[in-house]
Amino acid sequence: MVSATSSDPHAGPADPAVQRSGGSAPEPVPASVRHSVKILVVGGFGVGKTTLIGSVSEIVPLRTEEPMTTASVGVDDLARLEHKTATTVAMDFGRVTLSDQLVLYLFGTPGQQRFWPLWQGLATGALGALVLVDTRRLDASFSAIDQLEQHHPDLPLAVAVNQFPNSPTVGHDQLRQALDLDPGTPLADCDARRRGSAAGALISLVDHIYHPAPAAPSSP
Ligand SMILES: Nc1nc2c(ncn2[C@@H]2O[C@H](COP(=O)(O)OP(=O)(O)OP(=O)(O)O)[C@@H](O)[C@H]2O)c(=O)[nH]1
Ligand SMILES: [Mg+2]
Repeated sequence: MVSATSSDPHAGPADPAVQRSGGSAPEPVPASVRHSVKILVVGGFGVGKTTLIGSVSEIVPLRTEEPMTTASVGVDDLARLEHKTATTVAMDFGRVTLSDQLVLYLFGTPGQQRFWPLWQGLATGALGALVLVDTRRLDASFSAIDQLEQHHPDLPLAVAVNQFPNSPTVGHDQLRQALDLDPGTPLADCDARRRGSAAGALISLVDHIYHPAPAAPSSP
């Protein structure tokens, strides 16, 4: 079982260069690594969670995908997901070494609402959550953030907008308002299929975990 929490959450990453193993056998975590951080990758149905973990992981990711069948018609909201053929039913798992001292263990959640109770167990020991958002289905993204905030109010979040070809362009100010984000919550665009882009989203979350924005003063 991997170590799922950082031994010193206040020590920051030294160098955010991403390392990757080239051969078929997974590279062991470098001996210099001092901090292991468990990160949750969450979001609504079909926002690209499995894709992001697959593109950034330096080990062959663990996936628990099952084919989508006609039984999901009328149950799952397949609007704008006509080409989706499989869905995560338990979790994704991957690993990325962000620096010679810091490794992230990525736990992806299932997106269909009937599996959301599984998020509670997957979140145990996580130091932060990357929330993927699809601007074509903002309601589902709002519900995902709401679910996380209700059950894990102290878990630091970063939000990454996964761009699809027909995604409407929504300004960040408008998005922050629609998703009711705290001003200090990082918000960035990403392409979950591209390793560098996915790593950038994770780095923004790690920065937020280690260097949280000061809380806004409460109104009198
Ligand atoms: N164009 C585009 N397609 C993407 C991107 N990310 C994912 N996809 C596609 O979107 C579909 C859904 O991606 P998944 O990674 O399965 O999404 P998921 O969030 O894991 O889905 P569930 O586990 O079912 O909730 C797949 O067909 C991906 O190829 C992206 O950044 N751009
Ligand atoms: Mg998935």
